[in-house]
Parts: sequence; structure tokens; C-alpha cells
Amino acid sequence: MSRRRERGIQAVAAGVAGVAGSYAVGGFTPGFVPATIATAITRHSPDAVIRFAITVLGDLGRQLAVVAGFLLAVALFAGIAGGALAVGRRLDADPLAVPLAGGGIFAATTTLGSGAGAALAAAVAAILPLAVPPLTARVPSERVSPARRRTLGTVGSALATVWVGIESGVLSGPALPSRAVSDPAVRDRLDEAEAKSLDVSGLEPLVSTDFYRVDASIAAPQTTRAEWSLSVTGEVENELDLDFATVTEMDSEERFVTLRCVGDGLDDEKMDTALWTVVPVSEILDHAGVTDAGSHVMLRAADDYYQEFPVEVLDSAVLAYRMNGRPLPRGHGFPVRALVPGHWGEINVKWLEEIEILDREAEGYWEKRGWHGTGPVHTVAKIETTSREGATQTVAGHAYAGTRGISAVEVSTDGGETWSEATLSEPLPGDDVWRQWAFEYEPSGSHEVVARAREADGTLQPEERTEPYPSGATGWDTEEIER
Ligand SMILES: Nc1nc2c(c(=O)[nH]1)N[C@H]1C(S)=C(S)[C@@H](COP(=O)(O)O)O[C@H]1N2
Ligand SMILES: [Mo]
Repeated sequence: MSRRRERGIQAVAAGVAGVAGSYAVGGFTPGFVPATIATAITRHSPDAVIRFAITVLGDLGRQLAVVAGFLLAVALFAGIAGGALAVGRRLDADPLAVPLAGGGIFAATTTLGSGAGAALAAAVAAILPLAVPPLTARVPSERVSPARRRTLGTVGSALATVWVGIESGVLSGPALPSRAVSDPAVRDRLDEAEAKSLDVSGLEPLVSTDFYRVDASIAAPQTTRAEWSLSVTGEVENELDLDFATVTEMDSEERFVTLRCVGDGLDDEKMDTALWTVVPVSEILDHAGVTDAGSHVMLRAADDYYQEFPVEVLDSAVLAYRMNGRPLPRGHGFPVRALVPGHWGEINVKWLEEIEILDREAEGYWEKRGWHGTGPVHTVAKIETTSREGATQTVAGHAYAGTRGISAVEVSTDGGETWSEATLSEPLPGDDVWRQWAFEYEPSGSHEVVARAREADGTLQPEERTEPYPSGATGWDTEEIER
């Protein structure tokens, strides 16, 4: 093999090893270099691309960004290592490549925004495929040629780093919340939700088994309860800085809250419900004392996400620190998130760190990108499952109207000519939680099913269909049923 080709393999091995090294430090956290790059891609992509990724690709969009971030990180490290090897060759001082590559990778990684720990681990791991081959070449052997021994050193050191990276990255990740739910108050509520869920095959129960996620960044921030604090700043008499114990010692409540993303289309699955352990934000604000000038609020989070809305809306907001009886999962805002019942998901800020009271309006993260998603949700009745057993057709789904509540779901099996009332699941406590609906009938041929919701006061859900962007999807859901 030519020395040139050998250096190419060394450079790629250094790229892979560097990425593994940054993973070793914390697993899939914002410091992981591919995550840093993927987040940078999403933050700098045109708004239309991001919109497409969220509304059309969903989770696939995130995965594509991670894959792109991974390839770019390997390419970046390999490029630096390759450059360092070439310089060493030029100057006839091969060992010089090691410090050059290490320094270059450390500098590039910190510039991208990874912490010093992850940058150092990336740099140290990446130089192994450069430093080890000259050593393995010296191992005396009669059967294996020196070139062979160098290549074994290159590939072996890269594989060893990947192995160590995966092992320690997985281990250093946050401990998974314990599975057991011991709190009887939680158990009772979850049992109640199970008992009230309609028995329709394929229909998600009232407490979601697969809760959607929408994130502005690729890797969820990692905070410990000990490090976390919540500050209350801006237009207040007393600025506050509360730690986790102070927040969770307040009188708490087990509460069902439904979340729906403003980017959720009628056929998407970005609407879900969980039981959350919550404390009221209003009590915290009473301590802080909002000044007369305080008119709006900006919620800020550990992932540099921020959302703004009128300060009165905080009256009904809560802070959640458990989800279905377990500590908040990292992806859903560990250790503490905001919930604003009945409002679009985007202002339910995860990884909450600051409540800043403002004396004027401002734009939130998604509003800067053209969305209007800080207000109350639109009313929706989704057709989620259709199934046929013998002559009987069943259609079913969930309906949600935020704090306006659902009083009925009506179904048409003739494209909207005539309407019948569907069965609704018994309401869960709180008038702002979604309901399930189901309808059975005996169709005579192919037809169109239409579903529409009525709010608690009888108001009919508007018929006009609009796309999620920019203000949330509207309209009656329809489904063609073939005979
Ligand atoms: N800090 C932070 N909070 C956030 C987001 C985010 O990207 N960062 N996404 C928001 C959006 S757009 C929605 S729809 C909800 C989704 O909450 P979930 O991921 O727990 O389902 O979180 C909101 N809170
Ligand atoms: Mo959202």
C-alpha cells in the first residue's frame, strides 16, 4: 500500500475515533460533536426547510440531521488529521502530525460549541490512529510486514476508541428514571385513565404510550437537579433564584395535561396526554411581585430556546417535574418544564431556567421563524383508526379543544350530508384534557367519513381546512373508506 493511501486511512480512522471520543464524555448530549453540528445546521437552515423537517419529516428530519452531523464531524476531523499528516510529511517530521492534529481538532471542536471536556476527548481519541501505527510498526514480527503492522495499529486504535466511546458514553448518560411508580396518588390517576379509555383496537389510550417530541436542538440538554435553578427576573419587585428542592417542596398536584404542537397536521401524531406532577407558577410570581409595568413574559431554557406571551397567561401555568409518576424524561425537559394548559405546545418550555417578566412584547424562537403558536389551541377531532369486523366498521380517534373542552364528536359517513354522535370517553379531571371518540356503523359501500368536534358550550369546530403553518391546522378530518 502506498504511504499516501496509508495516510488517507489514518485520517479517516482519526475522524471516526475523534467522534467516538466526544461521545465517550457524555453520550448523546449537546457536547457530542455530531449533535453540535446537527444543531448548527438546523439553526442556520432556511425557515422553509425547518418547517418541512418538522411538519413533513418529523422524527425522520431529526435523524437525517444527526446522520449529516455525524458524517460532517468525521469529515472535519479526518480533514484536520489528513492536513496534519501532510504537513508532517512535507517538513520531514512525521511525529509533528500528532500535536498538530490534536490541537486543530481541539480548536475546531471548541469553536463549534462543544465543551472543553468533549473537545479534549475528541482530540486525544483522534490522535491515536496517528500515534499508534509507528509503535506497532516497531513490534518485531517475521510474518507480518511493517506496513501491515502500521495498518493494524491504525484500524485497531480506531476500533478500540469506538468501543471505549460507546461503553463510557452509554454509562455516563443520565440514569434512567426508575420504572416503578410507588406514589398511590399517581397510581390511582393512571388507573382511572386506563379505566376510562375506550376499548378500540389500535387507538392510543388516554395517557399516551408514545409521547411525541419537538425540539429546536438535536441533543437534549443535560442538567442535574443539583445544578439546576430557576431564576425570576425583569419586571419584578424581588428577583428570585429557586433550586429544585424549593420548587418541588411547594404543594403539588397530579394533573392530566394534553399537549399539541402548532405544527401538528390532522394526519400527524403531535398531540398527546400525560399525567404530570405540577406546582403553580402564580405562587412563585406572588413571591417575586410582578410590577405594574410587567405585561409579557419570556420563558428561557437550557437549550437557548425562548418563548414569549402575555403575562396573564402565566396565571394558569404550572411547572412540571414528574411525568406519569416518574422524573421528567430528559427529552421532555428534565428536571423542570413549564405547562400552559390549552395553549400550543411551543410555550410549554422544557429545561426551563428563567422566567423573565417584560414590559413589552417580544418574539419567541418559533415566532422569529414565522409561526404564530403562542396562543390557545384550535379545536380538533382526529380520525386515527379505522377497522372492519364483518359488516361493522369502526372509526375512532381523539378530540381536543384546550380549555374550551369537548362536549361531542359528530361523525358523517356520507361525506358530510348527515351526522351522528360518536361515543366519547368519560372526561378526565380538568376540562382541558383530550377525549377519545369512537363510532360504529354498517357501511354499504365505499364512502367518506368526516369527523367534527363541538366545544363544551356547543360551538361547532370550523370546517375550513388550513395547513399547520403558520397558525395551526384547522378543519374537519376526513377519511376515504374502501368497501
Ligand atoms: N426548551 C425547549 N422547550 C420546548 C421546545 C424546545 O425545542 N426547547 N419545543 C417546544 C415545542 S414546539 C413543543 S410542541 C413542545 C413539545 O413538548 P414534548 O417534546 O415534551 O412533546 O415543547 C416545547 N418546548
Ligand atoms: Mo410545537
